[in-house]
Amino acid sequence: MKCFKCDSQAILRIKRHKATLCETHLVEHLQNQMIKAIKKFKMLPPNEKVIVAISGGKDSLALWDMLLDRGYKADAFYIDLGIDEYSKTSMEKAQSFAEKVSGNLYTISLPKLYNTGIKEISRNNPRSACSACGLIKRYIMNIFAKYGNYHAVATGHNLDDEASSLLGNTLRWQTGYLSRQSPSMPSNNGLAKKIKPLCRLAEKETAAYCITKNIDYILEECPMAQGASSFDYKEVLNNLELKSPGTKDQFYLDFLRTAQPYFKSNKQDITLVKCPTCGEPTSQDRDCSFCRQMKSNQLDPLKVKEEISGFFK
Ligand code: Q46
Ligand code: ZN
Ligand code: ZN
Repeated sequence: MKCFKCDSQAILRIKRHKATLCETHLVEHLQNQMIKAIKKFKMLPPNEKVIVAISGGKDSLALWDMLLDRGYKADAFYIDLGIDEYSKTSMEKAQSFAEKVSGNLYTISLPKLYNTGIKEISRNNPRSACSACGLIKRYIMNIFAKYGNYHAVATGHNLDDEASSLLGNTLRWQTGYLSRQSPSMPSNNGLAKKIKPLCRLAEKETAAYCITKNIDYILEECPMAQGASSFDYKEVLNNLELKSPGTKDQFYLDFLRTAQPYFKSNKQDITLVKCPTCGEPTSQDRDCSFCRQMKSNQLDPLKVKEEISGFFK
């Protein structure tokens, strides 16, 4: 199988793009897909600073690499959630990649700040560990954007992540989520802009990118993700994709183009007020969910802000 752009041996076929690609053209093609998403969804003007949330996994490391390669001013942060071996290994991968690319990486560690990890912190969360983890991560993202003066926070969500989350939201007709699911969420009343520049790239493509570019990433999934329904949705979508290449792409990108405006038009604007404890935006007239989560464990929520503001003094 030859590359469709040159005479070299192809290493990957992307059926939905009718493309067979050698190493060089694979890297170029995938980076071009990222740039296409950045432009189409007005994610990031070329001269603005961005901060990438990295986990040590393939998607976020590929994203940071692509942004740096294409000349963006991209720093990164890593959150040590204190999940045993998983956190140890993922932090090593994140730090050694940062050294390799001479990138600016900020690390915030729950065990160092609070002497405990996400499992313990989320024990009294009525929903799940992932829901507590999600709210802590979103809070930290906003604080980094604010103190570091970044135009946006970029995450490594890929096409498979976005299509599976769309399937989950559609199956339950979660209209609020459907109105908000966007690869580029504008900043709003103190909440940072959030962007997903890899939303056009499939999971196996970011893996191929990392292998081609010799990026060492953590292979294991977070152990807390076990049994998540997103795995089932991904499996369904992968089966459909196999029979009909381009299904995921159409499902997600056509949703954004044709169906989402309907959900947006029915959306009620949420008024944000300041959290009485930390001063960050919240939709409720009481402590924000981050402060409540931390206080319910007798932990001082303000430590996170102090730590992050210290990075940028
Ligand atoms: S890190 Fe956190 Fe995920 Fe682990 S605890 Fe759940 S939300 S699965 S992306
Ligand atoms: Zn080629
Ligand atoms: Zn708060």
